[in-house]
Amino acid sequence: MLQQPFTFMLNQATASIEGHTPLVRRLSSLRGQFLDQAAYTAALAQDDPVLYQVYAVDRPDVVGELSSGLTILHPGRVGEEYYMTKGHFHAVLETGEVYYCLGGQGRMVMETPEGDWHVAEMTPGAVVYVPPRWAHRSVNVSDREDLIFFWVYPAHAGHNYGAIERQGFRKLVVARNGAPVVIDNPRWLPPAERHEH
Ligand code: S6P
Ligand code: ZN
Repeated sequence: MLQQPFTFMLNQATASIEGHTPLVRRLSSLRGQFLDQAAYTAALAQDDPVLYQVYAVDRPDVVGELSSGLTILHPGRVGEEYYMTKGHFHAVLETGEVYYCLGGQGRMVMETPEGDWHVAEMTPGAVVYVPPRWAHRSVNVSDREDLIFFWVYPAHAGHNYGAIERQGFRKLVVARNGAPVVIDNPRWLPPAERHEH
């Protein structure tokens, strides 16, 4: 069936996509991801804050279609680690993604299944290209501003959260002396040392 062109409105003033309801991810959906587990448990005992909202303009799950949307990642920390998205590989590994940063300050942490890694800066105007095979997680490194970005990826790509939920990313972004630094994740094991089923 022939698809009809359409337009949607991304409202930068309200950081939303008009006519769409966002998916909301709270602190509780990042269980096991923050390095400082005591700080995580203590934070969750107080409250279950919203970490980010995702406005998705989803398209049919077929080759050729593109899904796109807007993510708003709020500022905050668990211990010295900044608020971040869950992060994922695409289920169809050989699919990439483009991110366009509209507001705030952040980092995009990426890695391949083989253990290559890269951390890219997200600042207004930065377009980060995530090649096929690279898992990606966004991190808000500001203490006060939302990190806001638009993204586009193949609609059939899907999401694979499992590998990241098991051991996280190879690199973490933490605040040291008020500035973001990239450190090794002590829980991360090289592929050959993992015991996955
Ligand atoms: C989709 C794209 C974004 C993220 C969103 C939330 O492929 O990368 O829409 O889904 O920023 O991240 P996550 O890791 O919770 O899906
Ligand atoms: Zn993605």
